[in-house]
Amino acid sequence: EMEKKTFSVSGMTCASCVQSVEKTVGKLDGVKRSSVNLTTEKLVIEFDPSVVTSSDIKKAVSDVGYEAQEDM
Ligand code: 9UX
Repeated sequence: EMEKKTFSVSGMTCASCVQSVEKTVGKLDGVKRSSVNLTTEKLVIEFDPSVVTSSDIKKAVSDVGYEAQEDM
């Protein structure tokens, strides 16, 4: 079943950054929902943990030039 996780993302300064992170993460297999709030610098995802991991998410965010850290 689906799990929900929040990540703090650093480096985003504009609406294009937001689009880029949301789209990149949203395209990963197993990710059902990907939503970024620029003001809070949070990324919320709904995902299937048997398909995609936190580490995959962080890698995808890093590949587009930002840094994601999982909130505890
Ligand atoms: Mo535009 Mo946002 O180059 O980093 S995408 S500021």
